[in-house]
Amino acid sequence: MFFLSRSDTISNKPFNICCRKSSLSAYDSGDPVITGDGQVNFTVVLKDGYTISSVTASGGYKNVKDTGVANTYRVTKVTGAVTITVTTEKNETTQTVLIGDTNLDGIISIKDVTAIQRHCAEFELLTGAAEAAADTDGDGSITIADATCIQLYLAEFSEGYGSCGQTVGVTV
Ligand SMILES: [Ca+2]
Ligand SMILES: [Ca+2]
Repeated sequence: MFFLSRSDTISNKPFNICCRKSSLSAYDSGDPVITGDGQVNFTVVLKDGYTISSVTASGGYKNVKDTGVANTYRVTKVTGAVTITVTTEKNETTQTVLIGDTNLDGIISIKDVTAIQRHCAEFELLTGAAEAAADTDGDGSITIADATCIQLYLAEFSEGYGSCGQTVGVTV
């Protein structure tokens, strides 16, 4: 899976460079820029939530360097085909979630019931922390039963309201 490639001639030597995705959908890139005698700069454009963990190269070159400019690297003394491999990692953070607060406004209200109904009707899907907050009965899926739990919680029933009102740490 190649995401950028270029062939050119530098100092009368055949040259080409290509970069390979190692983590699909994590990043993209523009064209590499040939700046001088066998030297190529390229910038990795990361998708939101990802950082670069390493950039390595193989083939006909001497060095791969960090240029000091964010996510921009330089391959020097290129003499032939070079394959660059960029590995990325997803940034993960832990967020505290109030079970039942599906619209994430900090309180449990009838609006949270509506959010689950809209999710079930596929009008507006709940994702991330909201998805975690919506599974009030803890069965692993979001159904109308989760909306019922919130209604019972709001009506102050002594049971049947699942985990509504509890807080949990969720990795998003
Ligand atoms: Ca809410
Ligand atoms: Ca559920």
